[in-house]
Amino acid sequence: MNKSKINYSVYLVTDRDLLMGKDLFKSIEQAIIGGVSLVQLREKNINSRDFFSIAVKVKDITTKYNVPLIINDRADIVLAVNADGLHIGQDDLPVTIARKILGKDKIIGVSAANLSEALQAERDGADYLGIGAVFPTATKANTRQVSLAQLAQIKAEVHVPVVAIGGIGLLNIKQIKSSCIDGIAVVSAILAQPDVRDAAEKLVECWKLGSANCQE
Ligand code: TZP
Ligand code: MG
Repeated sequence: MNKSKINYSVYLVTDRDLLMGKDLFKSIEQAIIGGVSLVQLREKNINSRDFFSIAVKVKDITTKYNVPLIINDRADIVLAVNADGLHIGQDDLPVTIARKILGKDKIIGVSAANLSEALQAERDGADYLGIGAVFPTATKANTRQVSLAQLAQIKAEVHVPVVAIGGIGLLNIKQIKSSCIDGIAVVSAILAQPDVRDAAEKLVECWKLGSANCQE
């Protein structure tokens, strides 16, 4: 996996609590078939053995479709399943330490909610930034709100790819396209939908239309 060629456009972040009875693995596969370009396995309140077991199965799926797999929070799980990268927040391992553990070839993404966190993460060696929450969301508690103006400023000032997250769906993709970010990270707009593949396809289509005026 060449880090510099990663496509961040429609980035699926998982949450088993939102599946409403659907199977996690089938849902991830359907989302990939629908066009998501990256998958983050995000597990909270789970023991290490269960996280590992789920990650092994998800890695099989992402490998089959040649889509990168990012693991939330846990550098050890990244190594254990040979995932492509790690996503960490402001309360997780410092980026510099995660880099020491994972080495230069793994992708490290960092959540930031303002310009100073974004610049710091970039200085520390983040490969991409997840910025949010850009819209209200029920998926994660205690999010910090990031305005679209802040998002645009962050995109303008950092050099690494920027992905927006939080409450993103078909109705508001157009609004965030003006900041010319590199992608959208989405949980409920894909996984909470009855037809995951169809939901992913529509978001991918909408993203392509929405970003048509941005420079590559
Ligand atoms: N980080 C900031 S907002 C969020 C995360 C993990 C949840 C986004 O979920 P949704 O359902 O796409 O609003
Ligand atoms: Mg975290």
